[in-house]
Amino acid sequence: MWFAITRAISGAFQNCQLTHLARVAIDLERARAQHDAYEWALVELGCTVRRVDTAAEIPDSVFVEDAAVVFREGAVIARPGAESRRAETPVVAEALARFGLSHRDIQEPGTLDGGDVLVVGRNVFVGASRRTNAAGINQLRQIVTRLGYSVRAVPVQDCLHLKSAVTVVAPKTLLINRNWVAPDAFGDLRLIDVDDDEPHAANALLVGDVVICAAAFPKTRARLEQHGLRVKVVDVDEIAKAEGGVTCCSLIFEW
Ligand code: CIR
Repeated sequence: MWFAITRAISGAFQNCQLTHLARVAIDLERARAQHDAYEWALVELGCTVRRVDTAAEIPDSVFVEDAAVVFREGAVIARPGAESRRAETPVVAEALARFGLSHRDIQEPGTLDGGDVLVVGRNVFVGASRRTNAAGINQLRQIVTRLGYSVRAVPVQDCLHLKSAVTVVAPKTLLINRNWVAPDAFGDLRLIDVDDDEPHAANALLVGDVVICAAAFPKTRARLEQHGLRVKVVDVDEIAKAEGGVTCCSLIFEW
């Protein structure tokens, strides 16, 4: 059975962290409606959604992906690179513990955002980003190597997280923006390039055999379909004003 942990949009969403985007007004009601529709899309694709509540003092709470990385064998609770986001992890750890998932924590001085961790089979690619440091990557390596995963650090540039630049869209197939991450790290995996006009489109979310794509990226969507992939479109443009995409708003795992 597939589960998706999501988290409500905070009343303080407007005060979210921003790195590459200018701050613009966020329509909270519209953002919440888009988040609801996103959750329904997950339900339609077979996930049982467990939405965790939030508090006003946690602006970026909706981006639950950054708080943890879930493996079949257990979870790793992240230590977000942005200090304002560190308060997000305990509630997510609790939600995962309710499934009986054991967990290990990234500890100081390590920082790691879940958005930097791309798991492809037994290969774990970790973005060396502004948010995830070498100590965080090494701690993750120590935790998961003994479970049979191999961890590779991948530099990213001009974007927030590794998964802003590359995501899994089918078995052994990645959607990539090569301006933000070099393709050589990914060996012989098949690569599909985002359309040049849609640099942010690389953040897509594979659920079963369907790829969730943001409505803002029709050209990249068409490319995925040309490759024979099934796509489901969700409109998340209000949420994108906070620099989040479709992977960021859930933690999906089989249980
Ligand atoms: C941040 O800057 O941390 C949030 N405003 C956006 C986080 C998006 N998360 C993700 O890409 N995994």
